[in-house]
Amino acid sequence: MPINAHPEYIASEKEYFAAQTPEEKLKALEKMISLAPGHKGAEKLRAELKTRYKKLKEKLEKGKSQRGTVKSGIKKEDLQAAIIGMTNSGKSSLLERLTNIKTESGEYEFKTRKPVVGMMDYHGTRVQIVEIPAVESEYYDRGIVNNADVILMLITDLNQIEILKKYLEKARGRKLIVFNKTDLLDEKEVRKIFSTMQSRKYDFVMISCRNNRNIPELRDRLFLNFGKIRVYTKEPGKDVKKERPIILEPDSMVEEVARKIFHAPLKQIKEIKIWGPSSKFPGQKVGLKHRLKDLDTVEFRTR
Ligand SMILES: Nc1nc2c(ncn2[C@@H]2O[C@H](COP(=O)(O)OP(=O)(O)OP(=O)(O)O)[C@@H](O)[C@H]2O)c(=O)[nH]1
Ligand SMILES: [Mg+2]
Repeated sequence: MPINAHPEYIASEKEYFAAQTPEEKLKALEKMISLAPGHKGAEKLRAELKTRYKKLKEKLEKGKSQRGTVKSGIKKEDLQAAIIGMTNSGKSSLLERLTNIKTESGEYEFKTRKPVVGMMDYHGTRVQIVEIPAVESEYYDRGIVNNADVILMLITDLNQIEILKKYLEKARGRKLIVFNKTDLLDEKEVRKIFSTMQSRKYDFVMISCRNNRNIPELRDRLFLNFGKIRVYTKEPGKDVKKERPIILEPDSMVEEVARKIFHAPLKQIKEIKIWGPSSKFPGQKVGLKHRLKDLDTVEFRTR
């Protein structure tokens, strides 16, 4: 901490450490630079801040030009799922059930003619969901489907599985079969379809967009298919930041969380405590190499 730092500077430094995206970090750095003490003793600090700013800005700009966007203009987020299916299978209806957007679901066929994006909030984690126009239509978009992390294959009849597979030859994402419109079947038919899919060892869920059957289960299964874990962070004496968990690969170490939230040397961390599935007891002290589980909370003490 610089000598005689302005309280506003200290506040902006906090913002910097709490920032979770490079854009947020850059903004906070800008503020820190404008608020840094002007006296001679803080010369080194000012220079250091400026270098940090320049480096981050360069990195961001490079990332932007490399990322590129697909022809649809949809920018892929970290967790992206695509809904594919034949026309009238209920893709728009499902997008509405999972996200907050209103779509043009309709009585007539081939209603959706371009990819439609919605955002699903999964316990504070953002999941991007894209409805792809019907596979049989000229508007079907292979570009998005091939790169999506998870593909929801929406069907209303078992024979549609083979048809959909033809459109997924180059798709790298995990596939989850979603059987829709179960409200139109009686329970005996539902059980029969269920056991057929089970015996074929498919990863599947049977839902209805009309009566919301199994929509919560679908949300859970979808998230599992990304194969990621969520870890909350907190500061000593403060509440857990529940609204924005950090998304990591399974079995990630505490060190990776630290790298995402601190941009100072990790040796400044004095103590780490954890709560949740990977802890032996609440508030257990651990080291940087401790491996995390989904829904853990980590606390870092730096002073
Ligand atoms: N009974 C029943 N009808 C459904 C269900 N889900 C969707 N529908 C109906 O099926 C029709 C087609 O739904 P959409 O969501 O527009 O289907 P889509 O796959 O987006 O169709 P296109 O974009 O035109 O290819 C609409 O009339 C919906 O109300 C369901 O679970 N049960
Ligand atoms: Mg549609």
